[in-house]
Amino acid sequence: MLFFNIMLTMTQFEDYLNSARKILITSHIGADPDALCSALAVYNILLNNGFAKEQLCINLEGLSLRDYSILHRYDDIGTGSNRDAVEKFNPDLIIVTDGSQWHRFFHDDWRPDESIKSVGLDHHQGAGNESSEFDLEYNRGISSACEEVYKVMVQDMEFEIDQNIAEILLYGIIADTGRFKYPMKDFRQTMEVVSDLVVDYDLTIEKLLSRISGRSMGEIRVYQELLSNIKLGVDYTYSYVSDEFIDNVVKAEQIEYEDYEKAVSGWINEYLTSVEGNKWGFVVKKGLNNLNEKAYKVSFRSSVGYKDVSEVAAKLGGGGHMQASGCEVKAEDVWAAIGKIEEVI
Ligand SMILES: [Mn+2]
Repeated sequence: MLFFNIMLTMTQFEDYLNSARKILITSHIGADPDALCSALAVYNILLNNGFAKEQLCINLEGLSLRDYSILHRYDDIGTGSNRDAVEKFNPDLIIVTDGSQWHRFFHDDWRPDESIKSVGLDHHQGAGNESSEFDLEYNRGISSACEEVYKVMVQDMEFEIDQNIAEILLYGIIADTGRFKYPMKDFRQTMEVVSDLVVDYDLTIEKLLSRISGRSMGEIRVYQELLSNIKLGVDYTYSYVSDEFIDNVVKAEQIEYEDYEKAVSGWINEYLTSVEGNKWGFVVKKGLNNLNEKAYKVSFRSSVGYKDVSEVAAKLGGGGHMQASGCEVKAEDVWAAIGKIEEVI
């Protein structure tokens, strides 16, 4: 009887895991918190369930999420190219999270050898018209890759987890749901997973968040810049990082890329849809990785159901979602960029 039950719950994924000699775990290039957490959760789950460290490799190309370095076994993560990781580690199984197409994990047309088995754990719906490119893919279109990892590996495959792993999974779910702020495909199911993690593993969301919410003075300077440049339109708010600020502060004080990006996205979340009753808006800034180009990155946000900002971005050659979208505007200076945006809204 016991044998029969085991047979029933045996999945193809388990077959791959049990016959794998070496397993590489990765996520998309330039991991966001859900990508990092889902990959790191898979790595920790395998280690926690009898897989040997020598058998496993975790690599996240271009990882720069310093705040999350408190996560269990974060230091085991390689950050060089994913291609090099495959070539050096020589796995016979690759597990990828938070994406369904190889091009998100490897540059250009490079792909792992077809003899290497591949398993994807993703949650993006309708990622283009392409279907999964992996031998096996799990994707219920739910909140996050972390929730998919929990459902597949913890609920269905019954791998044991501990508080460290529960915490990693919860960080990913919190990040990809924007702290549960937005409509979700299956809100109740996601919150059931959250309940399991919080209650069974004695976690407190505030404590988790306070561990990753440190701010450097570089970030504070960028916040100040955006706060002092706030302008109000008819029913929208906007702000920008001025060209002078880039020259006199960002370059002169060598503000780090990660701090700059974090400050801008944090500021957008806290201020952009909440000034004087204006429910949508945009921020214009130079990308720190292409400071010398005459191009500006624009991020649009709207309160849920207020304005479809993907339409505005589309008019400027960009795209995105109803509530969050973006584009790039080529212009001589930041004022010319703002002028181009205001022409289309
Ligand atoms: Mn995700």
